[in-house]
Parts: sequence; C-alpha cells; structure tokens
Amino acid sequence: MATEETLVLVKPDGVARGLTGAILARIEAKGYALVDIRLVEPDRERLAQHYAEHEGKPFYEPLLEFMLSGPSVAIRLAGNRVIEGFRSLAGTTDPTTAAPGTIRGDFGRDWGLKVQQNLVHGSDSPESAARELSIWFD
Ligand code: YYY
Ligand code: MG
Repeated sequence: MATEETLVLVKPDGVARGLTGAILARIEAKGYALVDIRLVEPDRERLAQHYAEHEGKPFYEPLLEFMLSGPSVAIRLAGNRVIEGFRSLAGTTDPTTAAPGTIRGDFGRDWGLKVQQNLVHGSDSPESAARELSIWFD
C-alpha cells in the first residue's frame, strides 16, 4: 500500500500530564514521520465536527467537555499503513484493559469520570483521516 497519513491527537490529559514527549518518542521509535505538529485549543464547533459520528451517545457530552478542558497536540503522521499502525501503538479504547506496551495500556487508567481519558486519538480509516486532518490542519 502507498504511504498514507493519519491524524493523531495527544488529548488534554496527555498534554496536562506531561506525556507528549513520551508519546512522540514511541511514534518516532516505530519509524513514522512527523509531517506537521501543532498545539490546538479547539472550540466546541471543531470538536463537534471531529466527533460527529458519536453525537447522541451517552459519552458524547462528557467527551466534548474533556476535550475542551485544555489544549491538544495535533500531529499529521505519515508512513505505510500508519492508520492501523498507530491504532495498534495506542491500544484499545478503554485504558484500564488496553494491553500493557501500548500508550493507553501503559499510561492510562480509569479516573472515575464519565469519559475514558485515554491520552490519544488516531483516525480509524483513510476516509476518517482525510476528514479529520482537514479539521485540525485547516
Ligand atoms: O477510536 P477510539 O478513540 O478508540 O474510540 P471511539 O469509539 O471512536 O470513541 C471516541 C472516544 O470517546 C474514545 O477515545 C473515548 C470516548 N469513549 C468513552 O468515553 N466511552 C465509550 N464507551 C466509548 C468512547
Ligand atoms: Mg474513534
């Protein structure tokens, strides 16, 4: 498959806990290329676009509140099969049970809140990646 791109976010919990560098180190060690990177303080409109697929779900409002709680680091990441590769590095959605060795499994846990504070976002398909990259890198 040709080289592809994905959107990675270090979410507000990762930035606030000072884990951006540790997360970037794993991405770089895996061999993916940083094409662009920026600190973003998204407004509600940008987040509603980003998480449109989840509107109406029970975790949607807590998720937006969490994502509004501080800046995220947005990364345009490139490499062969980087979409599935980064999601493998990130681990499964729930940080309590994400496999050790993954970003979510090693750095995440349940903080007793209504939303999974799971440190990172990664696009889940080429279509999502194109859509999300245009939202965060306008
Ligand atoms: O792609 P991924 O981030 O692993 O999960 P999604 O199913 O796309 O959900 C987006 C985001 O929403 C997730 O990272 C945390 C939050 N969330 C939640 O708090 N509780 C759920 N049951 C499902 C998702
Ligand atoms: Mg998702």
